[in-house]
Amino acid sequence: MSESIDTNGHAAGPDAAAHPAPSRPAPIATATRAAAGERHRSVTELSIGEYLIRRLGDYGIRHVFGVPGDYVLHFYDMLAHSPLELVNCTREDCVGYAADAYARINGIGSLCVTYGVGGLSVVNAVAGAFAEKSPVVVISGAPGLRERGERGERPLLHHCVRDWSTQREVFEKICAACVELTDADTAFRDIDRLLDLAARSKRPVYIELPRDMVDVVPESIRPSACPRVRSDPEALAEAVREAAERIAEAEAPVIIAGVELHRFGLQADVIALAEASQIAVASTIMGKSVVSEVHPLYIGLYGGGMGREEVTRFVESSDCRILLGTLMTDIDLGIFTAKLDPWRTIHATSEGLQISHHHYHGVLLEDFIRGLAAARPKAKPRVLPPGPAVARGPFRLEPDAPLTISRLVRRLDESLDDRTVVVADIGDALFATSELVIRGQTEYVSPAYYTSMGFGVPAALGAAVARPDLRVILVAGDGAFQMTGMELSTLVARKLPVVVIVLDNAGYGTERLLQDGTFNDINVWAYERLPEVLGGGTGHVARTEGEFDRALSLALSDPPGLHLIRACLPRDDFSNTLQRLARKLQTRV
Ligand SMILES: Cc1ncc(C[n+]2csc(CCOP(=O)(O)OP(=O)(O)O)c2C)c(N)n1
Ligand SMILES: [Mg+2]
Repeated sequence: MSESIDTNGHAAGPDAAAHPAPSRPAPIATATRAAAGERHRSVTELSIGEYLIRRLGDYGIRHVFGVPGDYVLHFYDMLAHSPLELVNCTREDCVGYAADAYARINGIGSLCVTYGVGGLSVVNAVAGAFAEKSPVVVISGAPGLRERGERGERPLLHHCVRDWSTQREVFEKICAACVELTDADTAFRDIDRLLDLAARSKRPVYIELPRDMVDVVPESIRPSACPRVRSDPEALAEAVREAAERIAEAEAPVIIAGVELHRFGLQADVIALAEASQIAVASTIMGKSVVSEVHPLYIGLYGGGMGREEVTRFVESSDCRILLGTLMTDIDLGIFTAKLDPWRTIHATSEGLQISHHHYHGVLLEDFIRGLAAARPKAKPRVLPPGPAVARGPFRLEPDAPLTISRLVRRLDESLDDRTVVVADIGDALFATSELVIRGQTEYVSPAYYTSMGFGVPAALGAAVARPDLRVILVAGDGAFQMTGMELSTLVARKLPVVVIVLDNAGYGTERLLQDGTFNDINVWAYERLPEVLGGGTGHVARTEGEFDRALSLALSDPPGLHLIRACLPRDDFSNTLQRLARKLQTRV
């Protein structure tokens, strides 16, 4: 890939043109907090805190999730007086999950926490964002430089662990890049570099802001050095030519759409390619909802032994599999039961391109997909397996039948439309909802690879904040819900109309399938009474299909309201997908 460096002396982000190059050095001064949002002010007048806020806005960030603390309180206040909206959560891991879900839906997200107790509490959530390529800008406060003692002194300031750099070093392992803004001269350039990297790599970045640097206005601004990455034109042309030839010669090509298509905003490009060439499309579980699941060329989820048999057969017998933006994770590949030999495979991601055994370097994923669509290779006509909407058959409610997970998902499926976001926590919530048929612009958000329990409720918050115009439906296991369910409090406080379905099977059902024991039992809560405790929303209990149907209909016909449906399920009830997967997993625990 060719990289050109923007060294024109100012930010080189999506809205770089909005920033005039600095014309004169400004003295160090204390900036007024109310000024943080004034876009007419020249960059040279801005303090480090103000510049960071302005640049977050340039990247399309409108909300920052967080919990304040004294090391970040002044910056927090600056945020509160800026055009960005602060979303206070109940605890920092929830901040991380919410910012992650927001980033997945909005394209990029941000969080702001205090040092040590705050920063180290978001680590697991940020690790998940790294693993699943979600660009979250982590901002942490830190002790002021002037508080840190002189000549090797090391005052024991509260929230500190070991060295001043300890927290940054932890984040080095789980972020694309980290910076401590300790040098005013390079601070703006560092902010530009990290935001650019987050947007390009779709990975979290970490910015640590010592509290006495927030108001510092740099004396001089060093030029930004954000690389402009482009495809190597010759490598691109050759790769497109080889791929197009293979597709045209193949008997049954198939696209396997992966999660990166979503992260890089390439959904429409993949549809354009599939339609121009009449290629069938499957997706992986991480890539679910990348392509509308009612599209005529869509055949269903592929997941090796975990997926629907006819989809598995179609994909594995294909003589030209085109994996686009697909991460080859164990969950996506049905615990490696997938059979995809490389010589029949084209595999393009943001990190590499392989066609059969040929490796191409310097070809961007978006250029490859667009180039292929423009080449319009024609796939041979053939019969496709029915899409999931047809394969599942019609649904008829049995009002008195005890509720089961498969039937719950079937009923939920009837109510989805293209104005819905489905958030799934892990456990059978993930596997069962993978059987939903996601429509149109519907989003499906789930930590399907990193699989951290407790993602669901805060992620529903992040999703609802990012897209208040859509209806968010969360499905969470009772175990996962007990981890972060109190974040409902923020949904209630902000009057966000989320429908929360808690799958109550009195414990860790997924683990019961692998290795049963009393360690999988949890204390059963009266989940339906939480709205009363939290001061808003309506609780429901559903033991039969009829009760679930009524609760869901009520919830969906009450657009401004928060609803929590406790779905009581038998202990030994599992979705088809989980049962198929468990058979594979049992051999490994
Ligand atoms: C943070 C975290 N801790 C532990 C696990 C291991 N784990 C995977 S599934 C599971 C049980 C999930 O229980 P629940 O949320 O009730 O869903 P169910 O399996 O009952 O559908 C556990 C403990 C995990 N994935 N994430
Ligand atoms: Mg459970």
